[in-house]
Amino acid sequence: MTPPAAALAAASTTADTGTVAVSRAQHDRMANAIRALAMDAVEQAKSGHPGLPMGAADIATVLFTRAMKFDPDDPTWPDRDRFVLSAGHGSMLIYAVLHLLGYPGMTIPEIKRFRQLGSLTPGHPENFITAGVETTTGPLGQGLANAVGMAIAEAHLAAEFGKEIVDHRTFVLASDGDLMEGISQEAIALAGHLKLHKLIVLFDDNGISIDGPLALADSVDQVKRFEAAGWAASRIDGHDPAAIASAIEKAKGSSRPSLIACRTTIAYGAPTKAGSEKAHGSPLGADEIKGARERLGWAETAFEIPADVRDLWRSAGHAGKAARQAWRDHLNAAPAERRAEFERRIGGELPTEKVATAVRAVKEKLAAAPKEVATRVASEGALEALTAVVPEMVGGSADLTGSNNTRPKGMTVLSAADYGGRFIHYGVREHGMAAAMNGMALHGGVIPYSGTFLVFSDYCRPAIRLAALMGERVIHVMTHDSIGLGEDGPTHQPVEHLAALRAIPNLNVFRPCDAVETVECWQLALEASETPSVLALTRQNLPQLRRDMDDANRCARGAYEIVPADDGNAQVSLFASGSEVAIAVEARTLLAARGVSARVVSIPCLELFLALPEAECKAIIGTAAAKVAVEAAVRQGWDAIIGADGAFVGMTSFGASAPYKDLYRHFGVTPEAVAAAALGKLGRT
Ligand SMILES: Cc1ncc(C[n+]2csc(CCOP(=O)(O)OP(=O)(O)O)c2C)c(N)n1
Repeated sequence: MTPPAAALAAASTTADTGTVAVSRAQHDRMANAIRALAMDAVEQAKSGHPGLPMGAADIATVLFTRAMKFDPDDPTWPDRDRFVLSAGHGSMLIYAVLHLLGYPGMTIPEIKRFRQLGSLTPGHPENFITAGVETTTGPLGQGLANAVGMAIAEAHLAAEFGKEIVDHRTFVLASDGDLMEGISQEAIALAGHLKLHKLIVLFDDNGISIDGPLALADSVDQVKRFEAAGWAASRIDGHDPAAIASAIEKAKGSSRPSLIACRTTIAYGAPTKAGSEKAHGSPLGADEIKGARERLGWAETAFEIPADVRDLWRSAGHAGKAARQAWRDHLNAAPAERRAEFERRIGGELPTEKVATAVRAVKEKLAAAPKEVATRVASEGALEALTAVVPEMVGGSADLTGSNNTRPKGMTVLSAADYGGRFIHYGVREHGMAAAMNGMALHGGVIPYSGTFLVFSDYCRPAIRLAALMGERVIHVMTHDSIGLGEDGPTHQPVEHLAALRAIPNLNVFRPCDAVETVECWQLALEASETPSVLALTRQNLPQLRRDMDDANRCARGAYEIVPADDGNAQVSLFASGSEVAIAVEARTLLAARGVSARVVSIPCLELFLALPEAECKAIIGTAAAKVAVEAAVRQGWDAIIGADGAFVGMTSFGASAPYKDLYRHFGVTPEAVAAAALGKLGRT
């Protein structure tokens, strides 16, 4: 669309960025278009947050029309700049911008359906619903930490493929709430340490949150705080487009990540509610909207965008086309192999054949020379084989590298001095780590995996939940998965964590029973391109129960009969996961000595099992008279297998500090207890 000459009288395209420079009057009208759409959409939905989009409209206008590189015709262009609206409650800001720029599908009818079922404009931005939304935000602080992961992925891929192919920035709009959340500290400390200089955070410094003025709860000097974490930080007037543009320009040249604290007025333009918490999260009301229109000089009716303003926005939207074409030319000019590898990685295509070959090799070795090792150690062996053939795997640990066994031999460290490394020392920052991994996976081109103790999954949980919601391939190695960790005691012994993680939809919780299952579970985690995984692994050694070479991945259906009944006619079915499978196998021997025939079913992944067709589930559960499950954790979840009348041997309390064999005896998680439970169910003693 060609803009009317009058409207563009003072507008020109800047050659360096390909973006559009406009006059102050033009800028104001462009920003007011965001404000008007936000007021109108929230009013129509009778719910939502008008304050942030109205206050941050000037920031967003400068950012999207003068500073960022993108092309609405190709929202997934790999070298686009990323924008994260960390304060997701202000979602109308991004919906308005996407509409004005001409993103596919973001029409006025969609804006009018703000917060309605099935719309492209849900209450908080959801990346799997709306093109142009990079990540799902809403839980404050997560978006900021996602952005750190995106910047890590960018730096890593640039080191690997060169700046001709990977050279973009990550921008964040963060609110007071984002910066008050603890996760923000983990995120900014990591970003500062890694000198992620292409990360630029615009802080909507409006001094207002839900309860009222920020002074009620916070007195942090954010500029000093970010500086202390190694960032470049400045303070500007967030309603002055020239100041915003020049601060961003300066940030682009920085050797450190940048914070730009933009002093703004929440609900800018609203006659009585501007600057007040009253504008944070409820419709302004007809009178206030009328007053705002007058103040802003916005004469249009609801949802109406005048042609001159729309054209200015659209020309900004078109400005990135040339950059995308140039990038495409660079990629086409790259050697064929390099180009294919980049496209494979960014497309998230796993080298499945190579993975299968590597897994087979590990299993053949284990069949030839069985190993009695902890599953965390088996996992390291699996990683050695897998990371060699899956170069997009980027590992890490929250300061437990030696305990989690997540750094296979030869894997170099990703640092400010070498972004090409593949292992990240996340520091003692589990939450920041999990959220950064989400950002890395969203960026594409890498498969992040990490390590911590299972008990600290609590510290990662909000980010794991979002990974599951967004359908991301992130893999968490979580070791020390039960009372089996021993002497560290109940603070470190997960009891309820498996159940709590299993409660999250679209999350696979794997708990392999030996070295063979461990490599099979790794394969399944890698192949689950739209599901995050947790690998719950032991500290203590476990016998290798799978001695024969199986070509098939027996864990793929989540459960399978690992030891059949001697006579093929089991009176007892024993179900177990992880370290307790060996206990079930011993119990089976005790039962045999009592003339009772039992089978053992290993359940490395309850989610995969319960997703099987009902008939398959039933066949694996079997028809034995007695069903007993054993897991060194709480019962919750197991009734789906054993029924309310089944017997469960596990934990009903927190653990204790002692050598692990004593603990298993003390809490009665033993072969004898399992056998006794089975006999009890059969009415025998
Ligand atoms: C983790 C988390 N806790 C609480 C909320 C609920 N909530 C939404 S916005 C907000 C704070 C609003 O203040 P601010 O971040 O400054 O946004 P503004 O008022 O400027 O729009 C809160 C507590 C949330 N979204 N996420």
